[in-house]
Amino acid sequence: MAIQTIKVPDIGGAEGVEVIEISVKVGDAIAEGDSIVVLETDKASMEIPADKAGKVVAIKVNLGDKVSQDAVLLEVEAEGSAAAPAPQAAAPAVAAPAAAPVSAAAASAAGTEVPMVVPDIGGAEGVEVIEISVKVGDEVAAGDSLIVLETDKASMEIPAEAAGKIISLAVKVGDKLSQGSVIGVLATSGGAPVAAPVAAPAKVEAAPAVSAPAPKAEAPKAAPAPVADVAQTGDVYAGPAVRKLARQLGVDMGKVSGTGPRGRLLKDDVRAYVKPIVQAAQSGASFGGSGIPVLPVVDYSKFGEIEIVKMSKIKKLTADAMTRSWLNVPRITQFDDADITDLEAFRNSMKAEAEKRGSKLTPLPFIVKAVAAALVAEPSFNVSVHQDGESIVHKKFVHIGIAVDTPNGLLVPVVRNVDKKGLFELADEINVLAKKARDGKLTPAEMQGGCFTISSLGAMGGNGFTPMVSAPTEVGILGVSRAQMKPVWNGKEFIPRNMLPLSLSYDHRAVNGADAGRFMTYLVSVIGDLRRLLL
Ligand code: CAO
Repeated sequence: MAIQTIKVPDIGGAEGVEVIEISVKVGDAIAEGDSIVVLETDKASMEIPADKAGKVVAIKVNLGDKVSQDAVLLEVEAEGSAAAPAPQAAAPAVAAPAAAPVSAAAASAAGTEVPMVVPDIGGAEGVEVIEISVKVGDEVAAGDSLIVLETDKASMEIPAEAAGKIISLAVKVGDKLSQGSVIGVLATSGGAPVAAPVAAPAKVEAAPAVSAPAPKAEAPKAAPAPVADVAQTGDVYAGPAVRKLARQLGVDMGKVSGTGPRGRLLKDDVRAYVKPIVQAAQSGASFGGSGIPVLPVVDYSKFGEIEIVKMSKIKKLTADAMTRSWLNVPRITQFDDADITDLEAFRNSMKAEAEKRGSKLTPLPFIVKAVAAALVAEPSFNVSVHQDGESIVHKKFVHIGIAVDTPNGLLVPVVRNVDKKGLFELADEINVLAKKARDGKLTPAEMQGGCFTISSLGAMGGNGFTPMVSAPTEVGILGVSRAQMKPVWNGKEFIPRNMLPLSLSYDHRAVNGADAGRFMTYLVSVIGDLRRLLL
């Protein structure tokens, strides 16, 4: 096996382009076309694909290095001994000069209103608008991104060709645009307009993620910035402007959830992630102003043989969510036992009928139904704390999440409108959702919108635990432990009753102890006597 190098291909004459991401590590097996590094200029980022398959034996660049064509990026132990093909250059430069768009021509007149149009985008037609980066009234500088277009292979930011104020926008997310499509109207601010775009980015259909802009001298300042990272770098799916913003703010993009199409990260997602952190830091509220002491690093191998196994994605997300909840929610847990002797008698009497209709009637649907009644009777639990820290969001619907243990970790599907459903319907829906959870088939929508969660460990045992509130969307969670026969004093004697231990955790910012006491008392009374559901 020969050691071969992978070099920077033709990147349109750009020199000293910064390495912003290295997508591989020594030992990785890479295939031809896999993204190996991401380079970024002021206007565009480019993924550099491997031009040969093999195993990475050395990485010859560091983050922040400035590279040009032919700089060595990697050494690979190439598969087979065939000579390395020439670097995949560079998707063909589509330098066909486009007719100067109306806007650029018109923009030369200072202070006039000009249409903003889609420039030459390499001949691609009907390209989808996936992001609108400006709104009416915004002041933009020449080169600022107006919209982002995306095909299934590449996305590109369409920049303003002149500075000015956005007067109107004629497009919305999902629209399909081609060269010459009108984006909106700009009132130019009179500065010298930038040159009309003449170079198109690499044809958007082209598979290689590298774009070859026209030679530098001709490259207009306002040419659409090809965003080559649609193929995703690591797990992050974002354009260069978003990446730049994240870098400027020091945000780890892997921690931000994208709300754009197909989970694409938007600038607003980065801002929404940063805002509460800054607010908390400024108020000194989140950590009492003292910060969290960092945990020491421990080398466990000193104590014996160990194996390090990566967490599943679900476990990692759960770990983050639990830490967020632990740090942000002042949580109180209160305990009580519900007498389910009569509930169990009723459930057992219904078992045959349930089986006949293919349903499995465990205590859980009864508890879910009783919790829904308690949320209606004590709406102080059916709320969220608003992110402004000053308001409470009251919900007029009753959706309840059920914690489900799956081989990959904990998932919480949500049963909607529980207050309007019967016991068999609830039992069936919980079973379907729990099966989907275990099979890894739940959709994100099926795990959203919950008002309250029930975590049942009844089948496993235990007589009480303190569940974590699912922040920020919920303020309460009910832990259900294993029912057992206990002697209960009825005023004259101890009688055997089947008692179900319940633990109610709540966010003390939203719920007072008295509200929680009322909620629990009501819940216990309904579980103890299901006829109360009819009242
Ligand atoms: N006390 C005694 N027995 C109980 C009980 C309780 N509180 N709850 C359930 N049981 C019994 C059931 O009746 C059933 O017995 P039968 O088959 O004889 O009727 C048996 O335990 C198994 O029940 P199940 O687990 O199949 O069904 P379920 O409706 O109780 O629970 C589900 C469904 C999806 C919640 C459960 O399978 C699950 O995943 N639980 C784990 C939840 C979890 O991980 N929580 C921790 C989250 S961290 O906060």
